[in-house]
Amino acid sequence: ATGKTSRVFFALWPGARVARRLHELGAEAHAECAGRRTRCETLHLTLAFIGDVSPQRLADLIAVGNCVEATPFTLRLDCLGGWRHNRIVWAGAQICPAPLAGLVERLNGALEAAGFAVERRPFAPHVTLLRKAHTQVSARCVEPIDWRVGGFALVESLQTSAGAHYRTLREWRAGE
Ligand code: 2AM
Repeated sequence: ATGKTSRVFFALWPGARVARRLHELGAEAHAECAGRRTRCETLHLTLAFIGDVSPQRLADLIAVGNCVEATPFTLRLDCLGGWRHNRIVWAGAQICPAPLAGLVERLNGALEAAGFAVERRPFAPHVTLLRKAHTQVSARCVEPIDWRVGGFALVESLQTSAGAHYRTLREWRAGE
Protein backbone atom coordinates (compact mmCIF):
# COMPACT_ATOMS: atom_id res chain seq x y z
CA ALA A 1 0.00 0.00 0.00
CA THR A 2 1.27 3.47 -0.91
CA GLY A 3 -1.01 5.21 1.57
CA LYS A 4 -1.91 7.72 -1.12
CA THR A 5 -5.60 8.58 -1.08
CA SER A 6 -7.76 10.38 -3.64
CA ARG A 7 -10.91 12.40 -3.01
CA VAL A 8 -13.39 11.15 -5.57
CA PHE A 9 -17.02 11.26 -6.67
CA PHE A 10 -19.27 10.08 -9.51
CA ALA A 11 -20.61 12.91 -11.64
CA LEU A 12 -22.14 14.12 -14.86
CA TRP A 13 -19.92 16.53 -16.76
CA PRO A 14 -21.54 18.91 -19.25
CA GLY A 15 -20.23 19.61 -22.73
CA ALA A 16 -18.97 23.06 -23.71
CA ARG A 17 -22.37 24.47 -24.78
CA VAL A 18 -24.19 23.52 -21.58
CA ALA A 19 -21.22 24.57 -19.42
CA ARG A 20 -21.20 27.99 -21.10
CA ARG A 21 -24.91 28.49 -20.47
CA LEU A 22 -24.57 27.41 -16.84
CA HIS A 23 -21.62 29.76 -16.44
CA GLU A 24 -23.77 32.64 -17.77
CA LEU A 25 -26.46 31.71 -15.28
CA GLY A 26 -23.70 31.79 -12.66
CA ALA A 27 -22.93 35.39 -13.68
CA GLU A 28 -26.57 36.32 -13.18
CA ALA A 29 -26.62 34.63 -9.77
CA HIS A 30 -23.36 36.32 -8.83
CA ALA A 31 -24.77 39.76 -9.67
CA GLU A 32 -27.52 39.02 -7.16
CA CYS A 33 -25.71 37.13 -4.40
CA ALA A 34 -21.95 37.68 -4.80
CA GLY A 35 -19.75 34.83 -3.53
CA ARG A 36 -17.36 32.65 -5.53
CA ARG A 37 -18.39 31.44 -8.98
CA THR A 38 -17.65 27.89 -10.15
CA ARG A 39 -15.27 28.14 -13.11
CA CYS A 40 -16.76 27.10 -16.45
CA GLU A 41 -14.60 23.99 -16.83
CA THR A 42 -15.41 22.76 -13.34
CA LEU A 43 -19.23 22.92 -13.52
CA HIS A 44 -20.71 19.46 -12.87
CA LEU A 45 -23.53 17.50 -11.27
CA THR A 46 -22.57 15.07 -8.50
CA LEU A 47 -24.29 11.67 -8.62
CA ALA A 48 -22.57 10.15 -5.60
CA PHE A 49 -19.91 11.68 -3.38
CA ILE A 50 -17.39 9.14 -2.09
CA GLY A 51 -14.60 11.07 -0.34
CA ASP A 52 -11.05 9.87 0.30
CA VAL A 53 -10.17 6.39 -0.93
CA SER A 54 -7.04 4.23 -1.15
CA PRO A 55 -5.75 3.01 -4.56
CA GLN A 56 -7.25 -0.41 -3.78
CA ARG A 57 -10.68 1.08 -3.13
CA LEU A 58 -10.32 3.19 -6.27
CA ALA A 59 -10.12 -0.07 -8.24
CA ASP A 60 -13.33 -1.18 -6.50
CA LEU A 61 -15.02 2.05 -7.58
CA ILE A 62 -14.07 1.44 -11.20
CA ALA A 63 -15.57 -2.03 -10.88
CA VAL A 64 -18.75 -0.39 -9.53
CA GLY A 65 -18.88 1.95 -12.54
CA ASN A 66 -18.37 -1.00 -14.88
CA CYS A 67 -21.42 -2.82 -13.56
CA VAL A 68 -23.84 0.12 -13.52
CA GLU A 69 -26.13 0.45 -16.54
CA ALA A 70 -26.95 3.92 -17.82
CA THR A 71 -29.27 5.02 -20.60
CA PRO A 72 -29.00 8.40 -22.34
CA PHE A 73 -31.46 11.09 -21.25
CA THR A 74 -32.07 14.82 -21.38
CA LEU A 75 -31.85 16.77 -18.16
CA ARG A 76 -33.65 20.10 -18.27
CA LEU A 77 -32.05 22.57 -15.86
CA ASP A 78 -34.76 25.13 -15.33
CA CYS A 79 -34.50 26.60 -11.86
CA LEU A 80 -32.20 28.56 -9.63
CA GLY A 81 -32.07 27.88 -5.92
CA GLY A 82 -29.80 27.91 -2.92
CA TRP A 83 -29.14 26.32 0.42
CA ARG A 84 -28.76 28.43 3.50
CA HIS A 85 -26.69 25.92 5.50
CA ASN A 86 -23.74 25.81 3.08
CA ARG A 87 -24.36 29.09 1.22
CA ILE A 88 -24.29 27.58 -2.22
CA VAL A 89 -26.41 28.71 -5.15
CA TRP A 90 -27.27 26.11 -7.76
CA ALA A 91 -28.98 25.37 -11.04
CA GLY A 92 -31.51 22.58 -10.63
CA ALA A 93 -34.22 20.63 -12.37
CA GLN A 94 -37.91 20.79 -11.50
CA ILE A 95 -38.21 17.26 -12.86
CA CYS A 96 -35.63 14.57 -12.18
CA PRO A 97 -35.77 12.33 -15.29
CA ALA A 98 -36.45 8.65 -14.47
CA PRO A 99 -33.19 7.48 -16.14
CA LEU A 100 -31.24 9.85 -13.86
CA ALA A 101 -33.06 8.70 -10.72
CA GLY A 102 -32.48 5.10 -11.85
CA LEU A 103 -28.80 5.69 -12.50
CA VAL A 104 -28.29 7.14 -9.00
CA GLU A 105 -30.26 4.29 -7.46
CA ARG A 106 -28.20 1.61 -9.24
CA LEU A 107 -24.98 3.44 -8.44
CA ASN A 108 -25.85 3.65 -4.75
CA GLY A 109 -26.91 0.00 -4.75
CA ALA A 110 -23.61 -1.10 -6.28
CA LEU A 111 -21.64 1.18 -3.94
CA GLU A 112 -23.39 -0.21 -0.91
CA ALA A 113 -22.80 -3.79 -2.09
CA ALA A 114 -19.09 -2.93 -2.39
CA GLY A 115 -19.04 -1.60 1.17
CA PHE A 116 -19.06 2.14 0.48
CA ALA A 117 -21.08 4.54 2.63
CA VAL A 118 -23.97 5.94 0.61
CA GLU A 119 -26.07 9.07 0.84
CA ARG A 120 -29.33 8.47 2.72
CA ARG A 121 -30.93 11.78 1.90
CA PRO A 122 -33.05 11.98 -1.24
CA PHE A 123 -31.05 12.76 -4.36
CA ALA A 124 -31.21 16.49 -5.14
CA PRO A 125 -29.75 16.98 -8.63
CA HIS A 126 -27.94 20.33 -8.73
CA VAL A 127 -25.02 22.09 -10.35
CA THR A 128 -23.29 24.41 -7.91
CA LEU A 129 -22.86 27.86 -9.46
CA LEU A 130 -21.75 29.89 -6.41
CA ARG A 131 -20.12 29.11 -3.12
CA LYS A 132 -19.97 31.42 -0.10
CA ALA A 133 -22.89 33.45 -1.43
CA HIS A 134 -23.37 36.64 0.58
CA THR A 135 -27.14 36.63 0.28
CA GLN A 136 -29.79 34.05 -0.47
CA VAL A 137 -30.90 33.76 -4.06
CA SER A 138 -34.53 34.38 -4.90
CA ALA A 139 -35.54 30.87 -5.98
CA ARG A 140 -37.04 30.96 -9.46
CA CYS A 141 -37.55 29.33 -12.82
CA VAL A 142 -35.05 30.26 -15.50
CA GLU A 143 -34.75 29.81 -19.25
CA PRO A 144 -34.35 26.01 -19.52
CA ILE A 145 -30.96 24.54 -20.36
CA ASP A 146 -31.40 21.15 -22.01
CA TRP A 147 -28.47 18.90 -21.24
CA ARG A 148 -28.18 15.72 -23.28
CA VAL A 149 -26.48 13.27 -20.94
CA GLY A 150 -24.59 10.46 -22.64
CA GLY A 151 -22.58 9.00 -19.80
CA PHE A 152 -21.13 9.47 -16.34
CA ALA A 153 -17.67 9.73 -14.83
CA LEU A 154 -15.54 9.00 -11.79
CA VAL A 155 -13.72 12.22 -10.96
CA GLU A 156 -10.90 13.12 -8.61
CA SER A 157 -11.03 16.44 -6.75
CA LEU A 158 -7.71 18.17 -6.19
CA GLN A 159 -7.67 21.10 -3.80
CA THR A 160 -5.30 23.91 -4.74
CA SER A 161 -4.90 27.51 -3.59
CA ALA A 162 -6.74 28.54 -6.78
CA GLY A 163 -9.73 26.39 -5.83
CA ALA A 164 -10.81 22.87 -6.71
CA HIS A 165 -9.44 21.18 -9.80
CA TYR A 166 -10.96 18.02 -11.18
CA ARG A 167 -9.50 15.12 -13.08
CA THR A 168 -11.65 12.52 -14.80
CA LEU A 169 -10.34 9.09 -13.83
CA ARG A 170 -12.80 7.07 -15.88
CA GLU A 171 -15.83 7.63 -18.09
CA TRP A 172 -18.71 5.31 -18.95
CA ARG A 173 -20.91 5.89 -21.98
CA ALA A 174 -24.65 5.43 -21.56
CA GLY A 175 -26.42 2.78 -23.57
CA GLU A 176 -23.38 0.66 -24.28
P1 2AM B 1 -21.77 20.63 -3.81
O1 2AM B 1 -21.49 21.21 -5.17
O2 2AM B 1 -23.22 20.60 -3.47
O3 2AM B 1 -20.92 21.27 -2.75
C1 2AM B 1 -17.08 17.73 -5.38
O4 2AM B 1 -16.72 18.28 -4.18
C2 2AM B 1 -18.55 17.49 -5.48
O5 2AM B 1 -18.98 16.61 -4.46
C3 2AM B 1 -19.40 18.75 -5.35
O6 2AM B 1 -20.38 18.74 -6.37
C4 2AM B 1 -20.01 18.68 -3.98
O7 2AM B 1 -21.33 19.08 -3.91
C5 2AM B 1 -19.97 17.21 -3.66
N1 2AM B 1 -19.66 17.01 -2.27
C6 2AM B 1 -18.58 17.43 -1.61
N2 2AM B 1 -18.58 17.00 -0.33
C7 2AM B 1 -19.72 16.30 -0.18
C8 2AM B 1 -20.32 15.60 0.90
N3 2AM B 1 -19.74 15.52 2.11
N4 2AM B 1 -21.51 15.00 0.68
C9 2AM B 1 -22.11 15.08 -0.51
N5 2AM B 1 -21.59 15.72 -1.57
C10 2AM B 1 -20.42 16.32 -1.41
